Parts: sequence; C-alpha cells; structure tokens
Amino acid sequence: MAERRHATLAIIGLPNSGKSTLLNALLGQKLAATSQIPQTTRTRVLGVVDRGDIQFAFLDTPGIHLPKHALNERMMAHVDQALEEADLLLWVVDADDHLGTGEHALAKRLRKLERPTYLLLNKIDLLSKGRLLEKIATYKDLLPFKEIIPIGAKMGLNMEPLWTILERDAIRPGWPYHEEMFTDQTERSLASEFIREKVLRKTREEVPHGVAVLIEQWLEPGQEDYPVDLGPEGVFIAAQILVDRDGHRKILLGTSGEMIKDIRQSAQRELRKLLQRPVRLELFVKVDEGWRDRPERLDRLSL
Ligand SMILES: Nc1nc2c(ncn2[C@@H]2O[C@H](COP(=O)(O)OP(=O)(O)OP(=O)(O)O)[C@@H](O)[C@H]2O)c(=O)[nH]1
Ligand SMILES: [Mg+2]
Repeated sequence: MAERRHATLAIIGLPNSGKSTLLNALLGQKLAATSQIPQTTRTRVLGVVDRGDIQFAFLDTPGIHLPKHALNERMMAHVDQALEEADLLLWVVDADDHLGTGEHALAKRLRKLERPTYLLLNKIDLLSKGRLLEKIATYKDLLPFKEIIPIGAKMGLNMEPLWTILERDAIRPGWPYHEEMFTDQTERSLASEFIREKVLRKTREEVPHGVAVLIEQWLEPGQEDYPVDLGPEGVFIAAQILVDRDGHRKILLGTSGEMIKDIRQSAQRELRKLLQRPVRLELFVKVDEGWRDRPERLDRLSL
C-alpha cells in the first residue's frame, strides 16, 4: 500500500469570486453557504476529502476586503489564520471581472508569504476561449504561480485536471484527520449558515451585511417541548434573525409576512436535506442595532 499523504489548502480571494462554491464542488456536497452577495462567508470552514491515499483539508475563507466593523476585522483574522495553517494556497478569481487593486494588494501580500499558490480562474462558463486566454496573459505575471487553472466551480468544469495537479502536489506525510471527519462545523452552525444563505439570496443592498442568525432552540425527540406531531425522528429548530435596524426588519418580514415565510420554507427544505430527517423551523426577526461592533455578540455568534 502506498504511503498516506496530505495537504492543507486555503481557498482565498476577493469576495464573490466563488470560493465557497469551489469548496462545495470539491467536497461533492453542500457545506458552505454561497450567494451573489459579497462577504457571504464570515469564518474559516474546514472540509476534508479523502481520495485514495491522499487526504485534502480545504479551508474556505471570507473574501478579502477592508474591514469597516469589528465583524469584518474578525473575518480578516480568519483569513490570516488560514494563510498560516495552509501549505498550499488556492487563489480563486472571478475571471469575468477585471483585475483591480484588490488583486494587486493580495499579490503583494502573497509574494511576501512565499507559499505555493495556484491561480484558479473561475466562472469560465461566462467567457469565450479568446477572453480566457487574454485573462491568463493578464494574470500570469502577477505572482510566480505554481499553476494557472481555469475552472467553473458552479458547473464543476475542469475539476479533474485540478484534482490531478493537487494529487501530485499533496506531499506531506500522514493524515491529520480521522477518515470519518468531513468538517469542523456543527449541525447547528451549518443550520444557521443555511438560514442566513436564504436571507442573502432573497434580500438586497445593505440588508444582507447586517444579518446574523442565532439558533435559539434545537429540540430532539424526547426533549421537553418537542412537538410530538413532528414524529419520532424529527428536529425542531427556532432561530433568531438579527438585523441592524428596524427598516431591515420590515424588509425581511415583507408587506404581509410573505418574505419571511418564503425564507422559512426554503431554509426548512434545505435543512431537511442537510440533516436527513423531518425539520420544523421557526424564525423570529430581532433588531439589534450595531451588533457587528459588539465583541460579546460576535462571540455568541461564534464569529
Ligand atoms: N457563472 C458562474 N457563477 C459562479 C461560479 N462559481 C460561483 N459562481 C457564483 O458566484 C457567486 C459567489 O459565489 P460564492 O461561492 O458565494 O463566492 P465566495 O468567493 O465564497 O464569496 P464570499 O464568501 O462573499 O467571499 C454566486 O452567485 C455563485 O453562484 C461559476 O463557475 N460560474
Ligand atoms: Mg464564500
């Protein structure tokens, strides 16, 4: 039997480039919340994949941006930590977007770090072949990249060539994680992320950035107050959606409560898939002005 090897890879880049979509594609199942809103990911999320003798530990990270709140400072600290931990870096860029100051700043930082870095030009489904070649030419001198690999994380385009390269370069001895280990996220934290994802997908502008989800109740069969009509294998979840101001609460509720109803139904559907059992979800919207700058609130939210 061949020796077991592993690699720890941080998935980094600017907001909205498709890092979490890539994590899910690599894992072959949904773990991280994804949305069209920048700054969707707020913490570092570990996903482990075992392929033959090789174990890959992927670290999804928040998109790199200038922090305006304590929350965003913590998000950037998660990026720092993942950069420290990883032996290989997967820098995901939106190939359909132009190369700007954010990319130049990150390249400067990575140049100092001197860690093997792969440039993943994502969203190739949106580009012609000619434009893709132009993009490769634009990026190739930004850093001495170990490889430049065009991918389409959403549709799973070019994932096999990516795996081949990663399998070649995962050279650390041993497996740091147990074979059964898939993620460091708990069911509760995944549930709150999936609920927040639904809010992000259905609201616009400044609302999403001021939203957080707190699981208030998680009741299993046999526990007091568990609704017996949910059956012997269900789970009852009550969650609070925190918003930054009252105007946002009104937007989330919708004119006659239809927005929150829609969010609740789609989140409940997704949680059933995640937890593989009947789920009843209740949501409450609460105004908590300035929560993004209160350390104790951020602690409670595990941010
Ligand atoms: N067309 C296309 N869209 C993609 C692709 N990959 C990701 N997206 C979309 O890009 C948006 C952002 O994706 P995310 O995976 O949430 O991006 P992220 O880099 O994790 O963003 P942050 O967590 O905010 O930093 C979503 O609307 C995705 O559906 C792709 O290959 N093609
Ligand atoms: Mg993300």
